[in-house]
Amino acid sequence: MKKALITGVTGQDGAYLAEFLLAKGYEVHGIKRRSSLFNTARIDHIYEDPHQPHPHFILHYGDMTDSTSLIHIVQKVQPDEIYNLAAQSHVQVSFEQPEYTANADGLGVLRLLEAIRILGLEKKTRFYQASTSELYGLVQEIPQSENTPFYPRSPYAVAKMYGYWIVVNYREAYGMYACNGILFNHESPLRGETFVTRKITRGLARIKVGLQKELFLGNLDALRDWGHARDYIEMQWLMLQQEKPQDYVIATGVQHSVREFVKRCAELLELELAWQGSGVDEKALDKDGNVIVGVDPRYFRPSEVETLLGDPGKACRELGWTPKTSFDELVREMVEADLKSAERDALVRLHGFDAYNVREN
Ligand code: NDP
Ligand code: GDR
Repeated sequence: MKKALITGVTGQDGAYLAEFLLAKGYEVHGIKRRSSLFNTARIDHIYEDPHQPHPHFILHYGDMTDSTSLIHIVQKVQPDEIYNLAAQSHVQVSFEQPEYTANADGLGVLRLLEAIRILGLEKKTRFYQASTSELYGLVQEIPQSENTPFYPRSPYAVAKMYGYWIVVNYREAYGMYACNGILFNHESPLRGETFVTRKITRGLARIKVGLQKELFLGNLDALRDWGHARDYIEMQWLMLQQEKPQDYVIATGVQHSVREFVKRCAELLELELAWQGSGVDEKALDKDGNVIVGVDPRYFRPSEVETLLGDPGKACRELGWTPKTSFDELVREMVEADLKSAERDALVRLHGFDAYNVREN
């Protein structure tokens, strides 16, 4: 039985990947960090009681900023594959916490690679690094492929750039099987609530059921290549099953703006929106003249990545990649999931349980 170790197992991709690897018959180990509340909602459905004789899904406490915890876990697990998904993954937050982001997202990669080396596992353990289309930043060509030069535009992207190159360096210097997946934005109903797609699907669904009045966003003109996380994690696994380690772009090759994402969600929720103004004065009103979507400059980034569009040609040829989920299907799945939970929250409120997660924002 193969053993996989996933950092960031409590995140969106970690949850999908853990489920995928368990279905493939792996023994799956996940690293989670200590928090004051349970933080396992995305993986509760695959949780196994550690008192059972042979659990296949095992959680360990650790942190990307803490070498000793990483070395201990890698030593204990002796993994065949490590998927390094843990990161402070929010671009805007990285402007507020640049040093922490550099530590976790940049040096964290080095700590794991060194753990493999210190334990003499270079020939056994294959390594996947969650690299990102944010590396392209101020884009140098359209679409972006594995050969497009990088120009990072945030502390997050600069930290990820260190992670990218240290993976390449350890592959070349020590012959390690280590790869970068340069993944473009991928979303799902499990997406964190402050990333723009989920913020929109959740916000509009809550407006639809009367739990919230208005949704504030930032740059509506930003263009992204959005795919479904479920499709993308399969490629993370495939990258570690090849003869030689290589880096791959995973993207859909289709681009939409944030505004288009809002419009598609509103259509699905049958919210009729009339758009007015432009820039920070842009807004969308309902038929009674109430502002439903507004722009708040606080959500603009000090330096923005305006446009991203991936060329997944290499992954198509060598990994057999075709994105299974279209933009429309992705939006629909996210809207349906958020509508369902908004309806549940509205019902809970109706019955007087106001304390239950009905924070307005
Ligand atoms: P999430 O933000 O949903 O998950 C990040 C995970 O990392 C969480 O489990 C989080 O734990 C954990 N984490 C954060 N900091 C630390 C730390 N210091 N030590 C240990 N664990 C930590 O991200 P996604 O699942 O969306 O993304 C997975 C990876 O892929 C990230 O590295 C991201 O940067 C990268 N990426 C994502 C893309 C996307 O579109 N989703 C595209 C390209 C790259 P906790 O739950 O406690 O916060
Ligand atoms: P991104 O994702 O920065 O691409 O990073 P995010 O969804 O945060 O932003 C996408 C674009 O939407 C614009 N935007 C807003 N963004 C947020 N979060 N909130 C808003 O209110 C808002 N309004 C407009 C942003 O300015 C941006 O242009 C994600 C993360 O998952 C990274 O970890 C990953 O590496 C990249 O995708 C690929």
